[in-house]
Amino acid sequence: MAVTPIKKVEEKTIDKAAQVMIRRAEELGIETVHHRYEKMQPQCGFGLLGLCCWFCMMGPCRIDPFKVGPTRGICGVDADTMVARRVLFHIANGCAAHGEHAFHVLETFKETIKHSSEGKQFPYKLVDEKKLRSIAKRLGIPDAETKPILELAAEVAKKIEEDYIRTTEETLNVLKAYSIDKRRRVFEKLGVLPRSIWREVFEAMHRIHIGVDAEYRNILLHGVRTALADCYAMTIATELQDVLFGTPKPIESYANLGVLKYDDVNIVVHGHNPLLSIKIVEVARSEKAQKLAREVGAKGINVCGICCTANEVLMRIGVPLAGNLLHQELALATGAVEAMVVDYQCVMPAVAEVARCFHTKLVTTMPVARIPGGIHIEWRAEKADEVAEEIVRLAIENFPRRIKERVFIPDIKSKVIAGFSVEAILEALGGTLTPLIEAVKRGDIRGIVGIVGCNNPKVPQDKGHVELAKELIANNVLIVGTGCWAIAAAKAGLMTLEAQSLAGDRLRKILEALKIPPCLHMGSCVDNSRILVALNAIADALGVDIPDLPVFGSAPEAMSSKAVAIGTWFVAQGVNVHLGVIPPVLGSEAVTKLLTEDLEKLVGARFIVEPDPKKAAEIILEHIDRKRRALGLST
Ligand code: BF8
Repeated sequence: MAVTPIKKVEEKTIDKAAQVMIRRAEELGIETVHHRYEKMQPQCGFGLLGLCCWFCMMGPCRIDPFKVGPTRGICGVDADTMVARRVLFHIANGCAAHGEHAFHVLETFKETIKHSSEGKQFPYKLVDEKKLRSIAKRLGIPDAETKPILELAAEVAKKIEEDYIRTTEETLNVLKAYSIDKRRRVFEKLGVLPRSIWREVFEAMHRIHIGVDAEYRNILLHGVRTALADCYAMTIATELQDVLFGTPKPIESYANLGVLKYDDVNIVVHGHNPLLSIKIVEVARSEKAQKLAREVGAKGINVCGICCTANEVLMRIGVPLAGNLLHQELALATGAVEAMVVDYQCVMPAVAEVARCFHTKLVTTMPVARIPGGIHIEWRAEKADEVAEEIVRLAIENFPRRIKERVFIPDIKSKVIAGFSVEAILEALGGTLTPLIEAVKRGDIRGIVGIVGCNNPKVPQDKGHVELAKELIANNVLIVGTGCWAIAAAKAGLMTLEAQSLAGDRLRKILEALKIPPCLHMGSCVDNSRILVALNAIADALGVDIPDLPVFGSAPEAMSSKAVAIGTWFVAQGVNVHLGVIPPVLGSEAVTKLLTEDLEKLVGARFIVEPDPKKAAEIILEHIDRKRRALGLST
């Protein structure tokens, strides 16, 4: 297939490996997300403003932003309601994604307890007893420090399950366990305490149905409630994954497409849920599998990752990162991948098309996520070891089919230190937050910014992520983050000790003393919950509420519904959130004003939209200094 080349590849991505691979893909006639993005131009102006609606079959309807054409949909819906409904749809969509992920982990956790209690073999174990006891303690379970572990685990599972199935007006056990009093009171006053994870998504879908909620404020308030349900669903995923796989500690690895190997069987794990990918790594590292690989002529087996599954297996067991969202097709275009194994979320169906151009097997593994062109080998908790073995064997047997002349791997990769869970950060600080808080008070750390979120082909890949982070660290701001940002920062070398040299003088001294990079990799997107745990602890230690802290959140390249949900709950928790991509809300002045101004009066924070990373850094620094002054700290 002939592909129209991208005119200026450096305008699509700042990542050199990606630039090379986009051209390589063009040579091979492979279309990528960037080519499809170009073909899609111009994108629908109504859609970009949030002014189209397809929620019923009288539609689709669109509202004219210039008020020359229709100013209402066929049912009479106005621009404010139309835009607000779409925002709520995204939040519910994001909450459903994280909620399902967490639920699958909960089911596995419960199965693990059941099998262990019966003394039966099971692929998973309660690996981190200390973490389990700390979760139980937070949840208020009596004798959390001394109770027999399986008994305690069963009580934790029950408390968490209640947060899915509750039918009363009580709020989530996990919210009560993981929020500070000051915030809980704000949520209560606003009437946005979530009741159950399922119920808030259910209610959201009801409200956006034709002829239900037509008052934009009421719709968006439920958006906040659903986003908070999302927040604590993510907390469940993180916490239980730590129990099953261990709480991350600093660990070294590499990032970018150069982690693929010419002589190895390459397996790329992709998606979000580590339940299967961790098993694949375990099997691939076994002597039995390595021997099989040598028998087919490979030197060994190399597992690497894309997107948040990559972050999960990096943080826990040091698996290298092949790349973030916009690297998924490019990894396959190397022709060096024997199998791409996907679970769910952010897996573009296009990977099947690229795999088809080579010998690559695309393996889907989750019942909710099949892709035409993929081989489906379904994960089940009880047979996870066998499934992982089958997939690794499939990849090994595929190695001899690799066409060597078609293989091209860009020789580009960076070192990365990851694994900064809250527990690991505390350990680096000597077991207490005090040194961090003192550094903030002195101004050695001017503020803390969480940068998170996706890539989006609307903006150059990684540019916003990397430029914003560099600008802020140069101004003595410590950066923490997750998701595709974390992968961008890793690829750019910002997660190394060498990157300390990019920090401002005052921050650099702290980083050198603690032996940590200026950008701390805190994990996958569900691990944004770790950032919140840290913020709660800092606010508590200072005796203030989260909006009082010199902190900020940013998603410079936001793309998915999950990002909308996460951004909304960060704002609800009192953290201002910067977006580098304009969200589809400008069709309603009222909704735009609510999100970027009025929310501050309700929850103490708001959204800020600024595509230019330099200008965004100025806004963030100005906010940080304002908060420092309000706390009586030097600026
Ligand atoms: O959950 S950052 S593109 S991979 S949605 Fe997806 Fe966005 Fe990447 Fe992880 Ni998060």
